[in-house]
Amino acid sequence: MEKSDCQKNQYGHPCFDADAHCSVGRIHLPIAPACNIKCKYCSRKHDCANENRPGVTTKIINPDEALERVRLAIILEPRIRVVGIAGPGDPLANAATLETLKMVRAEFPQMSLCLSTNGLLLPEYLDDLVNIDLDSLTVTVNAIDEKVGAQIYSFVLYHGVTQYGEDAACRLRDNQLEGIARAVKAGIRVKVNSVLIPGINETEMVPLAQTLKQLNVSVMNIMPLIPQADFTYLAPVPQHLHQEIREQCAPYINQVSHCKQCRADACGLLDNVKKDFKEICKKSVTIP
Ligand code: CLF
Ligand code: SF4
Repeated sequence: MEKSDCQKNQYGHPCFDADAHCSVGRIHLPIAPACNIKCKYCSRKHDCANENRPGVTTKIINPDEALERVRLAIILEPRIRVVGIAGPGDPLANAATLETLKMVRAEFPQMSLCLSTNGLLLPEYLDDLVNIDLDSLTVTVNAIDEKVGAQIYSFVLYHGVTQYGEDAACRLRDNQLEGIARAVKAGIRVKVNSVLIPGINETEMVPLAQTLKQLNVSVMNIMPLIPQADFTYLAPVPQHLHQEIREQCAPYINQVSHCKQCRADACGLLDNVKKDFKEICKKSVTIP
C-alpha cells in the first residue's frame, strides 16, 4: 500500500485497518503479568529494549502509572487514538486490566479501547468489557482441532484446576469460540490472531478461517512463529508458506498483513515503535 493511501484513514484502527496503520497510533499498557495457560512458544523472561515481540516489557506498571503513561504518550504522539492491553501475560487473568480500562475510559472518553486475550476467561468477562464500551478485541486462536491444540499448549489453568492435553485444548477452544461469538453479537470489533507453527498447525488455518467467517469476525492475523521457549527447535516460517496460507484463508476472512508482533509496552505508530516507546517508557515511573 502506498503511504499516501495509508495516511488517508485518520479514524480507523491501526491493526484492523491497513489504511490506518501509519496514521493512527496505539499505546499498550503493560499492567498484566499473570497468565492462565502456557503456550509452548511463549517467553516472557527476558527484556531487551531493542527487542520487539509479544510478551516483552521493560517493566510492569500499575493502573495509576498506566494512566500517567497515557497522559504523557498523547502529548508526545497526538496520533495515538487506541489504548490497548496486551500483556505481557493474559489481560483477563489480571484484575488490574478492568480497573485500568475503566480509568482510561473515564479520563479519555475519546480513546478507542482495545484488548488482546487468549480467550479462556472471555465468556465470564464479556459483560464487563461491554459495560466499559470496549471497541476492539483480539483473541489468539491457534487450533480448532484439540489434537493439534494439545501440541501447542502445555496446560490450561481454569477455575483452580490445571488441565492438560486434549482436555486443555478443548476447554480453551470452546471458551474462545463462545467468547468471540458473544463479543461480535455485542458489537465489538473482533480480530483473531493465529500463530503459524510449521509442522504443527498449518492445516488448522483454513478450517479456522471458515469458522471465523461463520462467526462474523472482522479480520484474521496469521503471525509467523518466533522460535523460542519450548519451540526453540522449530525452524522459522518460510515467507512463501506464510503467504500461501494467507491466500488460502483470504476467501473466507480478510487477512491482516501489516502486524509488527509488537511488545506489551509498545507505543506510537506501528512503523516506528522503538523510538516512541523508548521515549515514553523512559519518562514513566518504575514499580519498586
Ligand atoms: Fe494492541 Fe493488539 Fe489492540 Fe493492536 S497490537 S492490543 S490489536 S492495539 Fe497490532 Fe501489535 Fe500486531 Fe497486535 S501490530 S501485535 S495486531
Ligand atoms: Fe504467553 Fe500469551 Fe500464551 Fe499466556 S496466552 S502463555 S502470555 S502467549
